[in-house]
Amino acid sequence: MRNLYKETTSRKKRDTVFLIVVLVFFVKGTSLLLSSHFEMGNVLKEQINVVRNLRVDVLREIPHDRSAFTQGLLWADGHLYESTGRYGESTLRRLDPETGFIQERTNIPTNFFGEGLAKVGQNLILLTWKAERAILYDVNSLKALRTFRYDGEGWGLCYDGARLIMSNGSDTLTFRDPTSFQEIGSVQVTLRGMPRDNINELECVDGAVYANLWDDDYILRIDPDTGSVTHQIDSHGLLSREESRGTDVLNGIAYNPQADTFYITGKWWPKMFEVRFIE
Ligand SMILES: [Ca+2]
Repeated sequence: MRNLYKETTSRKKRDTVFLIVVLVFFVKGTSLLLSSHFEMGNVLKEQINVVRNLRVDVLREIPHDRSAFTQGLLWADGHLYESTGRYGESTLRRLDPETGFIQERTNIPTNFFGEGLAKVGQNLILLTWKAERAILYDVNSLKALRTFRYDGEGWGLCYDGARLIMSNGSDTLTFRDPTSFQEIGSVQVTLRGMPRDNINELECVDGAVYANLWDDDYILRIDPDTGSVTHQIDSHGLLSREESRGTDVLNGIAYNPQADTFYITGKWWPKMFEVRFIE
């Protein structure tokens, strides 16, 4: 009986020690798993928030009409198309990208303040600031064909080959059907996890959206699927102090896929710049 009691007691002790060891391993393992999960989460978060800084490499300067209050700029088939704003002064133009010469120009009705511009097929779509109307033009004749209605302000517009992407001065990019102009989605633009508003003129390039900001000489490269800013391009100092007199903000960004270059300018700027964005 005594031996049996001893054996039972020692088995109980063994079981208790085993249980403690199992518990220690379980608690340790769980905490390790949790901490590695949180670490992975932080790494992913940091990767999303990484913003690369680029600068502007000027390849060429091109004369720009100082009376052009530039709102939209795009390159297509060897031409630049530019829309300009202000009531009674708004225009749509076709320019020679080599010389800046205005080849064709059409006035926008005086009740409209011209804004962003995109090309879809053989048409141009021009936004207006507060009239809640977009105007469809024939790209060759620059004749107005019809209008679309939308809600709110119109600022920037670009076409990525499948959908129109539009800004309205807030931190929201709105996606629209290129045929009906109906809203089909939206995304919030964030810079290092924080909302970034004042998104202005846009350019769709290889699945990304380039946007210049209102009242800030930075151009952002945005991933339209997440809204995250991936690159920030410092565009300060393009004009000399003398050239800057009487000008307004940087506005107007176009991409030429044949040369892999961008054209940038601003409201009432005396120059356009053909550039590349480099580290
Ligand atoms: Ca553009």
